[in-house]
Amino acid sequence: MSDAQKVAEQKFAEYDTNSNGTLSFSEIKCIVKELGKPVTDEEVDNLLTQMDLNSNGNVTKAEFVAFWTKNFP
Ligand SMILES: [Ca+2]
Ligand SMILES: [Ca+2]
Repeated sequence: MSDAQKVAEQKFAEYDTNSNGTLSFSEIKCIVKELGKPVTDEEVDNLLTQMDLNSNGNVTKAEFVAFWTKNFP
């Protein structure tokens, strides 16, 4: 496992505040805030769409790790 993957897994655990194994819209909103990006619902929605590879409305750890390692290698 690469360092980026380890960081991504730690971040996922940190952001999954209700520990249900997926990131919801509101949990992703917290990530966007932390990254210092504009926190409009549209921005969050764009990010969710990018992360949600199977388009089921939430982001699993695998989907998050894939997104994170691609954007923060
Ligand atoms: Ca969650
Ligand atoms: Ca998904």
